Amino acid sequence: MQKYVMLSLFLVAVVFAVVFSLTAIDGGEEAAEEEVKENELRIVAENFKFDQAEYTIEAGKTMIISMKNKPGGGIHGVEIEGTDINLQDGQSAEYTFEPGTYNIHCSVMCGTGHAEMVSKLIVTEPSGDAGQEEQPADQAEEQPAA
Ligand SMILES: [Cu+2]
Repeated sequence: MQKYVMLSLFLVAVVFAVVFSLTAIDGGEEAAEEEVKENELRIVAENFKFDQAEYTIEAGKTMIISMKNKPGGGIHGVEIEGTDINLQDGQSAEYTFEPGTYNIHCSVMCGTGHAEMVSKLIVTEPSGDAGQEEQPADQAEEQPAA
């Protein structure tokens, strides 16, 4: 019988260890949040400009568009015209762009330089390995109803 008591104590210890290590991993993920992913376009805003006058990405890839305010640089937003993307600090959105040039502007009334806070997103034709993206447009509708 004593064996079972010991086993229970051991299991409790294991559960605690797992919980603590998960907490540690959570903290690690928060720290790693600053890292920009391979398919991510990070736009950083400050009074009264974006970190690039134009951003270039490739069409046909699912991109993560993310937005950050530079610390001490005021509060801004990123709106990409022609899409439904309108991001505040720390937000991100997934989007697959068509080739073309999109206007970016600040979406938060941030002050005297607000109207100057513009940039461009240049989306180039997909290069090389675009073949796998070429699927019939009506494919989604062919899925059997659940
Ligand atoms: Cu603004």
